Amino acid sequence: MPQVFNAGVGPPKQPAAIHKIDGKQFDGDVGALVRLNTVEEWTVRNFAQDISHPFHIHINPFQVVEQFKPASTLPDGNPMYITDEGVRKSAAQIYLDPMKPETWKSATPASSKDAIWWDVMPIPSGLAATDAKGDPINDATGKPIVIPGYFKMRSRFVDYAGFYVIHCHILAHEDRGMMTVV
Ligand SMILES: [Cu+2]
Repeated sequence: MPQVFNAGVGPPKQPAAIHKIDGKQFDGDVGALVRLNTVEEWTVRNFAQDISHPFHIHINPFQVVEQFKPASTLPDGNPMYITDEGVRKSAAQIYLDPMKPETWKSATPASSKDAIWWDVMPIPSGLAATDAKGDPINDATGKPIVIPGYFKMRSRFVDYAGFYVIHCHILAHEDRGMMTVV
């Protein structure tokens, strides 16, 4: 079953508000329900714009099949992704339409050939959509649009039938609530 996890959701510059998973601080509730002997694909997204929160899961490792790093820079130092054609400096830059989430993905094909089993993976940081003047681009409700970074992972939930946790691997974030129960 595909599931989506959202890290760093919340207003910026309010640390207590951003150390969350799916908008929730850890309170012992179950944030992800999986069945034994199943394979799942999860999209793990990060809306924070200055940090790649390292996702960590206990018990079952996972393989990464896709990554999107919207805050990447090109070898010439320019941003790889732009959200307004007015700031384009080179043909190599890739336009992401802030109004079309279906365009928010990597321009380079995923390389999933290595098939490494991970238990920690940084979630690429997000990109605030800005116009040619550098001002935020808002959605229909007036909220600034953030294009989340993400990775997609696949995991097998093999033989442990109990509770365990996923959390940010930065201890100070985990301790502020960036954790949930599987
Ligand atoms: Cu973190």
